[in-house]
Order: sequence, then C-alpha cells, then structure tokens
Amino acid sequence: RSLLADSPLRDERVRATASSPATPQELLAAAPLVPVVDRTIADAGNTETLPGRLVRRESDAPTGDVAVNEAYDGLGATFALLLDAFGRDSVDGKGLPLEATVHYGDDYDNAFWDGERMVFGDGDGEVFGRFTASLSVIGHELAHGVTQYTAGLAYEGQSGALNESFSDVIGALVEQHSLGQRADAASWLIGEGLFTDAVEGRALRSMIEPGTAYDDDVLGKDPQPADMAGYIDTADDNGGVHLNSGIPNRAFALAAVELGGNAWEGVGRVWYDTIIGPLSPTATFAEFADATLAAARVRFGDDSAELSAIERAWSTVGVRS
Ligand code: ASN
Ligand code: ZN
Repeated sequence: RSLLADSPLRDERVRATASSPATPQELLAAAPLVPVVDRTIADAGNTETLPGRLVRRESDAPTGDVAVNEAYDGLGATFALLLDAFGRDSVDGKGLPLEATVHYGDDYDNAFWDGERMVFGDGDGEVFGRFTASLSVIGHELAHGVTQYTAGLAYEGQSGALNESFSDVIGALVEQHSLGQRADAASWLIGEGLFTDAVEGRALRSMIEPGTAYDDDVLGKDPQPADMAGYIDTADDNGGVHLNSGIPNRAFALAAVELGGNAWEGVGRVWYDTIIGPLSPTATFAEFADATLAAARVRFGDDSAELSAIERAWSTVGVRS
C-alpha cells in the first residue's frame, strides 16, 4: 500500500498545495510518517476456508465475540511492541495490514501464521480452549511473519528451533510490554490460559524453565530440553523445532532476568537486531549465539552488562563454552 494512503495529513497537504499538486517527494518531506496499525479480523465459522467473513476492521467498535476482540487487541499489542521497542512499522517493516481469522476449523487445537495471516482455532474444549486467549500466542504467530520478512530462518532443525524461539521471545515481550512488566517479574510462560481446568499445567512452554510447563495424564510431561545436553534428535516436528527451542528460549530468559529491566530494551533489542542482521537462514544455535554477541557489542558496547549476561546465558545452556 502507499505509505501515505492512511495518513490523516494527506488531504490537508494536498489541499494546501492544490494550485500545484504535491509530488510524492514533497508529500514525504512535508510530514514525518506516523505508522498506524491497520487490522482486519475475519471469522471462518468453524470451517477451514480462509480468510472467512470480515467481522471487524480497524477502528470498528468491539463485537460481541470475545475471540474477535482478543485477536484485534492482540494484533494491536504486537504492533505496539514492534513500533515502540524496535521502531518497526508492522510485520514487514512497511506497514503491512494485519489480518487474522478466528473460529478456524472444528475443535481446532492450534494457531498458526500461514505466510499472510494469523489463524486461530477454538480448541477442543477438553484440553484447549480458544487460542486467542493468550497474548503470547498471538505475538508468537505474528513474529513468524517478522522472521519470514527478515532472517527467513528455515523451519527445520536448529534454524527451525531458532525460528520457533524467536516467536516465543516476541510472544513473551508483547505480554511484558503490554503490562509494563520488568524481566524479573515476568512469568516467561508461553500460552498461559489456553488449557482447560481439566489439564495439569500452566502453559504450553516455559522459557525460563523449559520442561516444566505441564505434567498431565493426557498430554504427558512437557518435553522441552533446557540445555544442549538434552538436545532432542528427532525427525518429528521438523526436527523438534518446538522442542529444542527450549534451549535458546532459556538463554534469552536467563540473560533478561539477570539484567532485570524491561526485556524489550536490553536482550530483546539484541535479539531483534540479530534477526534483522546478517544471519544465515540456516543458522545453527552456535552461529545465532555468535550473532547475538556481535549485535550486543554494536548496540551496548564491549564492556556492557548486556554482552556479559548474554555470554553467560549461552554458556549456561551449553551452546558456547
Ligand atoms: N502454533 C504452531 C506454531 O506457530 C503451529 C505450527 O507449528 N505451525 O509454531
Ligand atoms: Zn511457532
């Protein structure tokens, strides 16, 4: 879309120069662009047909459907984190309108980014409730879009686990940012509030203590490893992308808690710099770790607390010695 299409100033500026129509260059120079969020929520009506029926557009009042409103608010909170913390204008950095579909499928136990939009199931009602109930899950799915437009981490093996982990990082940061919560006060849980009361568990994953999020008769025990000694070699799940993500997740959370301030300003900024920086799409954990250290030096300096906390964290999880 045009950078100026949604600017409230556009008509004024066009009118002010009506005698000589403004060129795009003049319009760009006339006023700084203020990125604004542009959300569209659709309802799949419990089918798997996308996008579904449009039910809420930007600046529309809340509807009577909690899933619609949670998706709308969650997209807004994610847009706000990206802009306030990282100066990023939406998922693509160029004001991409944010689109989500709710009530996808029948008893559908997941949420996903399909390359263009976020999609949320209602859950089966036995293990899972609706997937819009967790802000960290909304942030997680949108962050897959950010990764797609930046590092493009291949969704397989270690680069896939890094892709998953970066989505968890952004999911956690969206929650903390929206609550104004410091790293040492945060839960570091991903997907809190998704389980029904029948499940013995707190969330889908714990970034600070991977492997402890749930222990349930039906689901079993949270299988995430917390360090390289527990790395899981498997062909399932694209090479265990949702399992081994526990390792970089814990490195992030440990460093953030050690530093103790707003995680999006310290370690979060370094991880974001890393994902937009010169990183191979097939980066290994060790390559990603080295890239975070390089980014921390540039952002905070060679003698910074951020650099040493990140070094220590990668060593604790066994990625660097
Ligand atoms: N919720 C999962 C995820 O975003 C869905 C998937 O595996 N694609 O990682
Ligand atoms: Zn994911």
